Amino acid sequence: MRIASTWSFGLRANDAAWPHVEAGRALDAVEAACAWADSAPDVDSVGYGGLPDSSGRVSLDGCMMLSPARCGSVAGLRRHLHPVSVARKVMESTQHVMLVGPDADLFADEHGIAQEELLSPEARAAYEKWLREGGVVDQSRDRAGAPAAHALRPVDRRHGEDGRLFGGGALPADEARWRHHDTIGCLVLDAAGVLAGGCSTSGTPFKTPGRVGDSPIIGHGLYVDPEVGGATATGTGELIMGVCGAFLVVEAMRRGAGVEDAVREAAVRIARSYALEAHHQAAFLAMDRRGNIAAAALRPGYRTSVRDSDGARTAEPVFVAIPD
Ligand code: SD4
Repeated sequence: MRIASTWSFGLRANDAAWPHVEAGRALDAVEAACAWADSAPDVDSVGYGGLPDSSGRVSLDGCMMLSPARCGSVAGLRRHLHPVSVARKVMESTQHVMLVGPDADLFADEHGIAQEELLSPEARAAYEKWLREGGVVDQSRDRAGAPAAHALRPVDRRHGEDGRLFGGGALPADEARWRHHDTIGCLVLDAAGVLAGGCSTSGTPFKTPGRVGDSPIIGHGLYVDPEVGGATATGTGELIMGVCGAFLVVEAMRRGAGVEDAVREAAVRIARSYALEAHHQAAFLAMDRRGNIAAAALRPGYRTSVRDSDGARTAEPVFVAIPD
């Protein structure tokens, strides 16, 4: 019995999900973990608080997966806050896997899901600042490698001031560097032995409207096969998509690799496949069907949040492809 989620804020997401993990409700656990991150205004690349696209509008993507035959996904929601909940409806009440754009929002309306405001005042302010400063499309760094202005938004500073998200402590500096990479990917092995995963994001900050990254795409941001295990990804979606990241990890496990070697293979594949830029980050989190977990990252600063019968903790990646 275990839940593992991306980044340090995942500790709180895991807590929200834990009663469902213990009760053997893996899907509810995944939904609760992702919904917690969606609702937290301080978690700024997912849900409310997520940074908007270059038109100033937030769009949300997410998916859920139990097995190749049971998965659901939505991309480009503009009126509904919890993409994984809508993805679950797609999985459970349609013959399809993925719905996108305004029709995905209409589908959510039809299923009685209330529409909500997605753009927080802080995210709006960050967007206006970004516009004033010339609208450089970059995730965290300017061309010279210094932190870009929007990397120092008020939403970031709150983490360190009141410690609300991180158990009373400030976000470690190396992780703070990737504050805009707040996508939640979560993997659960519940008390009944059911493995499930979910992934929710607002994508990359100030992205081109219509852009969809890895997170809602089955096999890229998330893949689960109950016979083998599951994997989820976070970071620059374009890097993850080019290598079918989550599928790559699960297929490595299918061939006999342990979780550690499987995530290492995916991180190395990314490091070898692209001309990387300073702002690029990617991380893979895997859980095998027995609940063993491991994560690997492209660069330092990624952490996994874990909760199981031993309690809650964060865990360092077993491998970092490009150490500082
Ligand atoms: C995306 N992979 O849309 C997401 C962003 C992300 O942590 O993971 N940020 O590309």
